[in-house]
Amino acid sequence: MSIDLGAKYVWHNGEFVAWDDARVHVMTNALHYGTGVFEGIRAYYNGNQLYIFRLREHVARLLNSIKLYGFGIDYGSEELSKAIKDTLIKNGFRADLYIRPLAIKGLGPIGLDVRKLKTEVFIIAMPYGKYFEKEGIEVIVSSWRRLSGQTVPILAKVTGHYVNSVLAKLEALNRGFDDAILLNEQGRVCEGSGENIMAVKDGIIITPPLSAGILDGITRRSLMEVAGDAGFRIVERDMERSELYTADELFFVGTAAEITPILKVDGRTVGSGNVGPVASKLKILFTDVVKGRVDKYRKWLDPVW
Ligand code: PY5
Repeated sequence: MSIDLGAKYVWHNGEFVAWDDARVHVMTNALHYGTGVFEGIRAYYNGNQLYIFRLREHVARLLNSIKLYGFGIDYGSEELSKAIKDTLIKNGFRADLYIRPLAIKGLGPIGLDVRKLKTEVFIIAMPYGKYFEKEGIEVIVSSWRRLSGQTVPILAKVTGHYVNSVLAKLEALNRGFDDAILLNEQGRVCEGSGENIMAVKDGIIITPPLSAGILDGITRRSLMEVAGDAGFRIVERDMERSELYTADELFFVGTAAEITPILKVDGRTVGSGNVGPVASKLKILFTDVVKGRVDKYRKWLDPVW
């Protein structure tokens, strides 16, 4: 049983294993209880150099996720950053990539006492293009609410939290849509199944704040800075569901989604129904940033060799 995603080696606890040997036992605790943390990172190849986008921030978030659950991990940020680069070198990649560090609670008996279980660390990387095939997508507002910060530490990117996202995603797909927007328990706009959200109204970019229960997205933060520099006004504030239907533009932002315009919500056309001017502009600016063409933001890029 295997899947070919264009990679040869996976980093596992300090060693490289062949792709097909990167396996776990069925008694791996994380399979039973969702006790794993992960990251999604992109690397961009500009024909010359391979750059990892905001590596430091992603590794820091991974370690924060571990901390929020008290899982423990044998590696620090320097070691993990080096391991990520080594994985890309070992695989000999010369392409745009998706990198998936995964730290999971390993082998153990039945039960929830994970204190003595080893945290197994894997670094998986693969050539990767678009998360959404279409340039603009159609979404629903999910009937499921986003997990609240009173139920789980929502700032942690934990595998178990993603059953909530899968429910919303499946609801959308089964109804013929591409993805879902989740509201929080207060009924305010939270985020997509695996993306943050931004709206544009009268030229102003609006995005829900951390207090709405969103994941602290690295793409969201990066875009707020890039858009601010480009002269856009950005406001972090709670958004009513009804604002989704009256927005001039809506787009998802995230590592996998990058900037993905939303053309319809619940069957209602957003703005003109086409990719809007703000999303178009941000897409161009963001591509320049991630490809290393903007001096000011080269600090966000880690060259692999
Ligand atoms: N919100 C959620 C729930 C997410 O899963 C993600 C990232 C984001 C927001 C955006 O965060 P960032 O900009 O830091 O990536 N989701 C992952 C991704 O790689 C996994 C998606 C399946 O984009």
